[in-house]
Amino acid sequence: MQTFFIILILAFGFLITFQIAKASEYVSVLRGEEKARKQTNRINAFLLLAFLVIGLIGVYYCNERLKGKILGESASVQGEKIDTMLYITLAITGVVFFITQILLFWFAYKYQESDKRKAYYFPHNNKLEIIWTVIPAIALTALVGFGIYYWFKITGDAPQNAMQVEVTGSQFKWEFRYPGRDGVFGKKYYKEISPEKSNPLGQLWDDPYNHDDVITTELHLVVNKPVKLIIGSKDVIHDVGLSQFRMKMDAVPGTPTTMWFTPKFTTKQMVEKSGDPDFVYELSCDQMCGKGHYGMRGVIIVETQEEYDRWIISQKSQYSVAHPEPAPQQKTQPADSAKVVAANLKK
Ligand SMILES: [Cu+2]
Repeated sequence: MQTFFIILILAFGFLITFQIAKASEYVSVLRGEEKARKQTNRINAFLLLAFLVIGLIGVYYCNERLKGKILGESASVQGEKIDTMLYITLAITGVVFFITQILLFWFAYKYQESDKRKAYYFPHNNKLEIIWTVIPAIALTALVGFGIYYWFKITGDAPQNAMQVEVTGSQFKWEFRYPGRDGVFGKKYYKEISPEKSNPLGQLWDDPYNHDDVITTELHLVVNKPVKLIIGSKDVIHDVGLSQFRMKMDAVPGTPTTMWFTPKFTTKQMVEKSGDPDFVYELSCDQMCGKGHYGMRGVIIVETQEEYDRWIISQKSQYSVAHPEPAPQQKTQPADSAKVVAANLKK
């Protein structure tokens, strides 16, 4: 039914436009071609000016109306630089926008067809061409240059004291692995992935580095301590989107990606700062990855070192989850000691 109405409205719109065009054609014949053209030009010139004024009022209105919606202060040290870059880009493109739009529409109005002047033939000017090519080129090179500099910084080597967390995306959830006390992640092999056998990331249990690795469903970070994320995926391409930290990185199957940053505020501080008692740092999947994409949300908790230490100690290593029964040697040990006791008793 709705489709029918849309088609009907479109058909009417087309019919009306067609009739108006036909009517104005008859009018122009009656009034004389030239006079009609001059009048249309005057109307068009006025409409262009009106478009400029209404458009600029619209820009101001949108800005006033939506400025409270943008994210607050960056929650990471590196994010401040990203924000600065964004504001510089907005300032430069904003100035260019206002100058070019005002000139474009004002000129179209001012130099509309007139009997008092003739158009000046101006085919080419090398000097002008160079100016309006070189200036934007320099501006863009500077903007892109800063972008590349920060990109290499964020994706490059993390500071020595950085903690490391592995982030793995899959349809449609996030899993986090901490390297445990030894600070080293154990090896993985994708064919070992088996949630049924409590091995959701395919850890190789032969590798002793794996024995203390912890897998969690929440990402806990320490305030003012750099963190390096090692990002991967089990199926399609996902994306680790950390809007509050101004960070973002694709999660690609088979190719680990990395980025590091330093959280500035704990979750508790952010609750106070934002005035929102339900505030949580969010990890959103920023890559369309399937029908459950919209719900692929991770929770990040930024806390003090003490709070973090208490939390990580309370976590069970995935090895112990996958191997709940005590190892066979431990079982035989009491039996052996019983034999020893018995032997001693005999003596
Ligand atoms: Cu996803």
